Amino acid sequence: MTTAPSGGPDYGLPPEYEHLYSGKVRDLYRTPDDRLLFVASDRISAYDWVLPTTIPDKGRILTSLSKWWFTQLEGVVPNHVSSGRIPKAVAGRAMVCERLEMIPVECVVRGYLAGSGLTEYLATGSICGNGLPPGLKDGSELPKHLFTPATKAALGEHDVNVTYDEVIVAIGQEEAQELKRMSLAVYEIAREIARERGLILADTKFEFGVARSGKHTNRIVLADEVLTPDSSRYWDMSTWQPGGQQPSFDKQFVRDWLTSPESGWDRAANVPPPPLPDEVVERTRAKYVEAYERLTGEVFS
Ligand code: PZK
Repeated sequence: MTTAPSGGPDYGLPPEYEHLYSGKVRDLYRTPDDRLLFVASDRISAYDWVLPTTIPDKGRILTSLSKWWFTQLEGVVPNHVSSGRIPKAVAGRAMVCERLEMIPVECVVRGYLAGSGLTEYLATGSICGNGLPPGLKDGSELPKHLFTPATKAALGEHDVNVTYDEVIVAIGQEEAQELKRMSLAVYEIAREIARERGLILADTKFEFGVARSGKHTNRIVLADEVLTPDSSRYWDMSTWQPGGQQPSFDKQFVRDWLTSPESGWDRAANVPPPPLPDEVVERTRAKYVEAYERLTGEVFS
């Protein structure tokens, strides 16, 4: 994440929107009334690189999906989405959010074994202090859903898995317990909704903050974007087969092309990836649309 000043990406926002931060694929601005404007770009990342090609509508699709999830979760957890005007320049791809004091813990929940969870399991037999039986494979369903927190590493580094006890030390028992409870509750509801649509929600990451102002003080609030393909691993139930890496629901065409001889790119060399061919862009866009339409049951437009 890079911090201001740098102007930020040029959406053509009015000058009273101050650029605060940019992540790989989204941008945060301060609104004139001191709330936040959370903007999802059309940028896409793969293999830790931001690609030089954008995916048309990706920002609008992920914003609509995240807002839909926040609505599904009303009554389960409070969220940071706020009413307020959205500048035309970012219409559809932006949310106005309440400004929170962010809790410095990446709240990951896993129902299946993959990614850094798999790596840690193969090395230690456990994930974030959660012991697991032997014999699990890449893609296996876990015997129970795990809260596997991580702490954000320095710019460009990967998050570091931590134990629940380390979270307690960092933020205190009360808040740690609440993060774990809320994370598992949200995962369990979302996974069931995804399952009904033929999708496996293998794992997902939440970020929470504390609202310390207003009539509700010290509320823990679900922030960021939620349950999008960028923050979650979705797998198609019809192709799930433990024992190897599962195809990524959204990015598989991108990964396949980048690692194919046609791309001419060497993932091991430290050079940026080349632009994606139009066909890969279009097929990838179609996967984001498919995720949106299957989960929400609405046509994307
Ligand atoms: C906040 N991020 C991550 C998001 C980036 C970085 N409601 C909030 N209040 C205060 N801070 C944040 C939020 C939220 N959400 C989120 N960092 C701070 C992030 C988008 C782009 F560069």
